[in-house]
Amino acid sequence: MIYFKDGKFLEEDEVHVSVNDRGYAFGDGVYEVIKIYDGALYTAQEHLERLIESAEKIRMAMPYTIEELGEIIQKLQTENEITMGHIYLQVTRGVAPRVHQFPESIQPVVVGYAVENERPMHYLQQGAAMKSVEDVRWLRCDIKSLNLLGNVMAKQEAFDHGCQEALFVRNGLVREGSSSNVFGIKDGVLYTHPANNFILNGITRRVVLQLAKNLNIPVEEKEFTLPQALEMDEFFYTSTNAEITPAVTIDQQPIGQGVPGPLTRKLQVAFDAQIPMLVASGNVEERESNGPAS
Ligand code: PSZ
Repeated sequence: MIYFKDGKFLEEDEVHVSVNDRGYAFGDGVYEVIKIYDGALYTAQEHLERLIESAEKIRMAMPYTIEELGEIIQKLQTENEITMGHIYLQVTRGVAPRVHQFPESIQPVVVGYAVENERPMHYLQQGAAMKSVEDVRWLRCDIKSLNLLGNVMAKQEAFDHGCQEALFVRNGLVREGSSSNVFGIKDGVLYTHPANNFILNGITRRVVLQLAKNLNIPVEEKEFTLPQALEMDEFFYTSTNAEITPAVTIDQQPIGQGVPGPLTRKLQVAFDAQIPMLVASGNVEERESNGPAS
């Protein structure tokens, strides 16, 4: 596998990061994950724009333009011949002797790498289980920061309870998943948390809101409580990796009929339909003819 670091494309055994890298010492950096479907980068522009926004929010000057970042991720895909997988871009504030404040004239360190993986078909089809977890993260969840301890602890707590994703609740309000955004459907209306400092404004979230608009599904970007979430007719979580994953239980309580719901299925079909490879492979019709699970 070929890696990118600071302007060079290197083999795994040639790529090294410093113990004095502030990403390692403080989690002082930002990152992005970009999906590859059939060798094509999906919503890369949106991810790169968000990377630059995240960097600005932590007062870090990105050493590359969007165009240059686009070329880097494209080369990681082609050199590694990734057909299905992800590209990770990580940018840290740089290397300097350990002090908390920003060291003077420090240069950001940019690392990029690719991983191959399959779509999570089992959970896309059967649905997943969520576990509510108190959201004890900081208050800038809009930044895609390398500080992921709150997310890691929550995901592990969900896994410890046999669930696939955690559901963050802060001040009684449902915020997002540990690595996803969440949506509920009640009486035909799609509810999701507004894009503010309490959540990451997911690229998949934005795609889903556009698909809902196209399908004339009414949308309310409004907070709701955990008891309200449990009373939803349908629930799902979204991310670059999870796409639109139905959540069929929360805290072991079935949502709706405890199976993926019809509007969730409709959104999944619409999601697949905007990805050329999924249309070509017949995946879209297949899921359509399967219909909502019952
Ligand atoms: O492969 C991985 O580990 C991934 S792929 C996407 C994520 C992790 N996380 C995205 C994410 C997140 O970490 C939080 C806290 N909220 C929402 C999301 C969804 O963002 P998008 O849709 O842009 O991936």
